[in-house]
Order: sequence, then C-alpha cells, then structure tokens
Amino acid sequence: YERIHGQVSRRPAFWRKIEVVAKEQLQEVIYEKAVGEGIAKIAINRPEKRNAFTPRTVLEMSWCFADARDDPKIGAIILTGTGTQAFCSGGDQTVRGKGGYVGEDNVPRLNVLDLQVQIRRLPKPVVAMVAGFAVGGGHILHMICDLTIAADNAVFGQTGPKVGSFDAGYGSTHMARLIGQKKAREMWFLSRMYNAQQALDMGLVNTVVPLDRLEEETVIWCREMLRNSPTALRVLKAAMNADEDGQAGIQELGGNATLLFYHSEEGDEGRQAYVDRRAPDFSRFPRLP
Ligand code: S0N
Repeated sequence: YERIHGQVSRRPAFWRKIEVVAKEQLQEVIYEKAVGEGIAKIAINRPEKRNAFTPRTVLEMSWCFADARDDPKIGAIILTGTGTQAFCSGGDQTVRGKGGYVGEDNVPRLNVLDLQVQIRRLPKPVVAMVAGFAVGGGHILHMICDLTIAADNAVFGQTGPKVGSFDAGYGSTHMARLIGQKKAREMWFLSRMYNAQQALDMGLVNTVVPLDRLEEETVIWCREMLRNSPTALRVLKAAMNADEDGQAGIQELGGNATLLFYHSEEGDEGRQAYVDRRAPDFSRFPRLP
C-alpha cells in the first residue's frame, strides 16, 4: 500500500485560526483549519477551569462543528482542549443551576446533549485528541467522537454520582457498547479515574502516545483517513450509528442511501421525467440479483 501511496507525512500541520463563526466572535473555543489539508480543529479554551464547558462553550463548539460539516474541503475534525492538563472536565459546576447550566441569558439548559448528537451525526470522522483529564461530560464527549488519540498523561472517568449528575443517554449506553456492561457499570457506579493504559486496555481509546507527540499522531491519523473514500467513511459511520440509534440511526443511514441514489441515472430519471412532464422510463435499469 505504502509503495503505491507513499508514507503519510509526519510534518506538523500549519493551522489558520478562524475567529468569527456564525457571525459570532468565538470567546471560549479556538477554531482552526490546517492549511492545504482537510482537517479542522476545535479546542475548548478554558484551561484555568480544566476546560469545563458552559452553555456558551457548547454553543460555540456547535457553530464550529456546523461550519466544519458544511465546508466541503474539510474531511476530518479534531476535538481537543487547550493546554496539556485537560481535554475537558465536563459541565462547569459553578454555573450549574436547577434546570441545567445557566448561560448569559439566565436560562438553564443541557445543550451538551444536542452537541453529542451533532458530533455523532456529522458525516465526517471526528477525532478526540486527549491530553490530561477527560472527565464527566468531557469524558462523554471523547466517547462520542469516532476515534480517541490519548496522550500518556490522559486520565478518564465519570464523576456524576459524586457531584449529583448522570448521563443516562449515550454517556451510559454508548459506553457499555464500547467497553462492555460490567466495565461501564464499574466506571459509573464507583466513579474512579483510569489512566491512559487502562483506557487502552478496555477499548476506550484507540492509541496512547507520548504527550509531546499527541498532535503529530492525531494529524497522521486524520491524514490517513483523508486518503480514503469519504463516502465509504460516512456510510460506515452511519451504519455503526444505526446499530445503536434505532429509527434515528436508520434515518441517518437511509439518508446516505438517498444521497447515493440522487447521484445515479436511475434516481435522476424520475426527477427528469417529472420536470419534462412525461412518464418515467425505468426499463433500462437492471434489476440486479
Ligand atoms: C478535572 C479534575 C480531576 C482536575 O483536578 P486538578 O488537576 O487537581 O485541578 P483542580 O484544582 O481541581 O481544578 C483547577 C480549576 O478548575 C476548576 N474546575 C475543574 N473542573 C471544573 C468543573 N467541572 N466546573 C467548574 N470548575 C472546574 C477548579 O474548581 C479549579 O478552579 P480554582 O483554581 O478556581 O479552584 C478536577 O478539577 C475535577 O474533578 N473537576 C470536576 C469534574 C466534574 O465533576 N465535572 C462535572 C461532571 N458532570 C458533568 O459534566 C455533567 C454534564 C453533562 O455532560 C451532562 C450529560 C448528560 C446529561 C446532563 C448533563 C449535564 O449537563 O448535567
């Protein structure tokens, strides 16, 4: 394979910062795109709080993911946290009110759940690049990502039962699919922390690399995926989602079938016939076994 395609480049990516997304100035997130390659990087930028998220942080991440989804030049997205001490420590407990996390508008909300769905349904691979703590809602974000590259200083865990919260959605059920029922129950019920090697052993992350090689390795994984068929990747992601997501998963997978059908002559014959005000002629299309 490498003889035909050459080795994946190890040179550092050159990042261009994007300050305004959805006509809004980013305040709590850093958004970058690698010049000349199809990689976007979204970094939670609250290192003094171990990258805990507020409703504003989540909203900004959502804008960035939407931008990366809509940008046809982008084929892989990295989610990370600023600094080396934390990927994300979950919801900011200092702004947690009675009905969720309270933002500038004084309305309590749990908008991180919408973000989870957005990452999951994004038809491009999303890679969590984890240095330091991935804890609570931050741990769930890395699990939702398609792949996780962990630094050797990474620490993983759920704290919900200790701090009066829980994620009974993907945070529990997807975790059980990833690491098995027994381990998932252990992780939630005891709320222990696990180091990078333990996370690797239980299938929670894809690989562990030295901290100073974290971005290099993550970019290499992205470059390797970017060489492959984007359609194959998006349908595979949808298929694996569909296995867990019931009707919503079938809808996502079905949408991909429609997308491909629209590209076919057979699909276009129906549309063209309608526009031409004639009966469609599907007779030339084979009924394959
Ligand atoms: C991450 C930890 C282990 C790091 O420890 P370390 O390195 O010793 O640093 P600290 O001194 O503890 O922290 C440095 C400063 O950062 C602040 N800080 C850290 N985490 C948070 C946080 N989550 N909220 C607010 N502040 C935070 C510290 O207070 C400290 O500040 P200063 O210097 O001013 O003292 C350690 O920090 C830790 O354990 N953090 C808390 C982890 C935690 O419990 N997170 C919340 C877990 N729950 C959720 O995330 C739920 C949210 C969610 O995703 C969800 C999902 C489904 C349904 C609902 C929800 C929902 O939204 O509730």
